[in-house]
Formats: sequence, C-alpha cells, structure tokens
Amino acid sequence: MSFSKRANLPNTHPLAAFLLHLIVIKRTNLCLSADVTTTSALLNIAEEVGDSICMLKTHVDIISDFGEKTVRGLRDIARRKRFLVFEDRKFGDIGSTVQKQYTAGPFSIVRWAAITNAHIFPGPAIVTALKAAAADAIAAFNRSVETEISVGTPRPSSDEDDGSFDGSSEGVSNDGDTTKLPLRKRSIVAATTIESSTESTTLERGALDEATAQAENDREKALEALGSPPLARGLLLLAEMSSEGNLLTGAYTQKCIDIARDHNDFVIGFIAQHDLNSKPGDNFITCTPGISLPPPGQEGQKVSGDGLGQQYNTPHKAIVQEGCDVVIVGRGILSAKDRAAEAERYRREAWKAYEERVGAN
Ligand code: UP6
Repeated sequence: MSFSKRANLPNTHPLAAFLLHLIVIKRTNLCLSADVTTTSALLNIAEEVGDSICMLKTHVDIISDFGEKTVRGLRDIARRKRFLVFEDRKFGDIGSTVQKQYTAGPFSIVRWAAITNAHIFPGPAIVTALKAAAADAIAAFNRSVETEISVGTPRPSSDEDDGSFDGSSEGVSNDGDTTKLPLRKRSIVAATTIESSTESTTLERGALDEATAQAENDREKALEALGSPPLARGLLLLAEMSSEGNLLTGAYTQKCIDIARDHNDFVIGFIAQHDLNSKPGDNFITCTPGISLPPPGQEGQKVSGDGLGQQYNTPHKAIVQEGCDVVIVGRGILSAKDRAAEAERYRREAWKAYEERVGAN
C-alpha cells in the first residue's frame, strides 16, 4: 500500500500520518543517523542534509556539549527543512525509571523528540509508562497554554507549532515535574490518543490529500498545506536488530508485535529488518538501520559490515525484498566527502526502491 493510502487509514496515529504525508511530499524515506559528538557537528549535518531526509535520528548522550543550543538549533533546522527528530534512546528499564529518563535529567527527551524508541525486554509496562509520561507532559503543556490564553498573553506566532514544547531552559525540570513545562501558545492537534485527535485530523485530510497529489508540481505549497507536526509523541519498538548474533528474534519479535498492537495509540512502528505488518489493521512504520550503499561507480559491490558487529543491507533489499519503509543511514552519509550529495544518492535509491515496491512508474 502506498504511503499516502496508509496516512489516510482511519486509525493512523496523527504523528505517523504526518510523517507519511511528509515522506510523500518530500519524496524521501531516508532517515539520517546523526551519530556525531558535538552540537556544532549535529547542526552542520542537519543543515547539510535536511532537504533530503524525513527524519533525523540522534543519540544525544554522545553529544559532549548537549544543551539549549542543541535543542533550539535542531528545532529551528527541523522546522525550516521539514523533518522529524527521533531520539534513538533505546529505553530498557522498569516503568518508573524510563518515565524519569524520558521527561527529566539533562536531556528531557519528551520535550524535543517527536519520536523515540524502546526495547520490550522489561515487559509491556515500558510502553504504558512512556505513553503515560508523554500524555502527562502534553496535558501539562496544554493546561499551561490554556492558562496563558485565559490571561491573554500568548507568545508570538513564529514560535508556534513545531511539535516540540519549547527550546527554552524552562523545559521539564530535573525533578520530573512536568507541570513546569513552559508556557507557549500553539494549536493542539493531538495528545497521544487517536480519539482526541480524530476531529482535527479529519478536517485537515481533504486538503492534505490535494496537497500530496500536487506535491510533484509544487512541493512548497504542499509542505505549507501539510503544516506543522502535531503536538504528539510516538514510539518505535525494537523488534529486530541489525547487529550480528542479536537476540531479537522469533517469539521475542512476535511479543513486540503483540505489544505494539495493544498500544497503537502510541506505538507508531518498529525498528526492524523486515515488514512486521501481518494482520488487517496493522499499519506500523518499519524503520530499518544497517543500511549502506557501495561507493559511487562500484554499484555491483557487496556491502557487508563494520567489523564491530554491524551488518549492512542495501536500500533496495530492505525496501523491495523486506518491505521496510524508512531506511536509517549513518556512516554511509557521515563519512562521505560531499555529505549532501551522498544523502541525495541514498534518498534517490530508497525512493526508487519504494516506487518499485508499490508499483509506481
Ligand atoms: N541502530 C543499528 N541497528 C539496530 C538499531 N539501531 O545500527 O538494530 C542504530 C545505531 C546507529 C545507526 O545505534 O546509530 O542505527 C546505524 O549507524 P550506521 O549506519 O553508521 O551503521
């Protein structure tokens, strides 16, 4: 099924619908894995390849000078270049701990990352705990907006609607008190439940369909019609890994699918090596790391690994043969001389593979 059709299925999570529309309009199912260690390196790469990607994946705990400059900078580039930010946190602890890791500490991930991910080895409570933390954070934020509106001091509209709460230092406090979220006016499309967002997304969908249909002729107009990301948070579950000898197989992977189905108001997809949608109603987005292309001019050459357990496939294999949706590429792009050109090469390859899969010409 095409990304557009999947975006419009009735139960599609608002953030997933946004991402799928964005993918269609920008013609990119490429996610950059920005595995760099300083804020300036992160912002530079985001600026360089932002036009070619639908998502930028971070590992904030490797950024030596992570802080407000990082959050604000990334937010501004994401808003301008139109991509979602995905923090590859790989949560894996008891519910109470992951809630704090998600909302507090130096990173306050829930504030600025629309998407994050989790392992399910601690059991399903990891998902319910993260979902509750996201809902609380959004509700606290909405309450603060209502207060602000009722006292009549909305902030300027230029700061609205980018799907992050704020880039200021007033974010979720270190003690995890989400009521201290900053005041900022924005349109509230959705919390983390599909029900609460049905009305607003239905209203927008007619216009969105038209916009995506005309994206070929007028991308800018289509992006304008798409608007800002919803104020929602989504989770990817690690159902399979790319590394050699990993244990995420068989019954474990199946359990992951079961948990995702139980929480499809928060779980928008999987980190996996192949499509795991198998039942009617499944509409999870498969995001696939371990992707590499042979260097330009050596197209026939095999891509293998990195000597540290990573195993690579080509975008074509992942998307056409394995049914994956979004390919995640790190060093393949980061180590290129011309990173913008290399990101474009990956984008073209991944998009061509998607078109081959859905039968477009
Ligand atoms: N990643 C994998 N495999 C997984 C899950 N996550 O490689 O199964 C992440 C890594 C890294 C990126 O943590 O950030 O995807 C892959 O980077 P690479 O393209 O440079 O190998």
